Amino acid sequence: MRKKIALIGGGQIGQILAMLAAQQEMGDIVILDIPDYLDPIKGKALDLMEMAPHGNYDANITGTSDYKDIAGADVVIVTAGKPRQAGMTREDLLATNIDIITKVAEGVKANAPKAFCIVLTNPLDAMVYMFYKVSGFPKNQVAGMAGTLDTARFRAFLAMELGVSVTDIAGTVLGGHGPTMVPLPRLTTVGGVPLTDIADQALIDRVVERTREAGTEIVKLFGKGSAFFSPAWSAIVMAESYLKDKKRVLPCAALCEGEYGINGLFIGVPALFTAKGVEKIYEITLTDEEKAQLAATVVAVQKTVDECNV
Ligand code: A3D
Repeated sequence: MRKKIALIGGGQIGQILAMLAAQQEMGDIVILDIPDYLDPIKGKALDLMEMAPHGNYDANITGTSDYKDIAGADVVIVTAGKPRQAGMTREDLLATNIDIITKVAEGVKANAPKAFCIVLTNPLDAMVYMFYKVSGFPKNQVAGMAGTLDTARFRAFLAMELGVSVTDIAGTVLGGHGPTMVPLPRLTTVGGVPLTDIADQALIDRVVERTREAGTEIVKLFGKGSAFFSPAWSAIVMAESYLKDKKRVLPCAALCEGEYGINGLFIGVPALFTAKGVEKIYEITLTDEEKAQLAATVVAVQKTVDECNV
């Protein structure tokens, strides 16, 4: 039997998620959005069904506003909520998106209690925490998509600066999804060669800064709304590793309970994605400077979580 993917939110990211999940033949796809957006969602689903003959995929794709239709979903990807507009921080979305995530978590809990859940709604680290709290799901069943994208951005900017294939760049980004995130140039390699051996400090600093502000750079260019292609692909990579038990090690917002000295927060860390979900968090031995940067990002995430009052 085919797997079932439920996409909660069928806006900019949700529609790209649906297209990618179909093209990857991850399973049948249900896109759920608010009743006011039901017809456009049905239209997007139908459009994707009509793309299938040339897209070469077999998948049943439907649009709904009824949580009963996500029953039995294997994976739930949540993008429901408002995105940033130019001039806004992710934290400006908190008040609106808290209510949305609460309703979504209740709907998922009641109808797809076994699903592996990936949250993208911003402010990410707080919203995935909310989802975890309201759903009551075990910690391995819930992850926030941020580090996978932040690392992709870091790799893309390095490839652009160095003039090398992006596929040869390996690295990771820790911490919260915002300007305090912690890219780790010390542990980044280019085809096995340490980045610090081939790039000067000015280039590294430039890429680190651009990575931290990458989401804002896109928001400014769009004027309205935020990035959607790259966040969608990043979530698909996480979902695929779960569904196919690929055992990929991906940076994501996972619940830390002692790892890195962090307790009770979802924050960006490298995690092992298997059929069990987030099976394990890997701890990196950090330098004093990196530890200080991580401590600063923990303070920023904790502040936003405290405002959720859960
Ligand atoms: P958008 O195109 O507005 O789509 C959001 C969709 O959610 C809309 O279709 C809404 O109708 C729908 N929605 C609102 N309330 C509900 C609800 N209660 N139940 C179901 N659906 C609902 O936004 P987008 O797709 O561009 O972005 C979605 C979210 O992802 C935003 O919060 C962004 O800030 C966030 N985002 C996160 C990242 C990360 O890297 C973590 C990157 C880019 C965007």
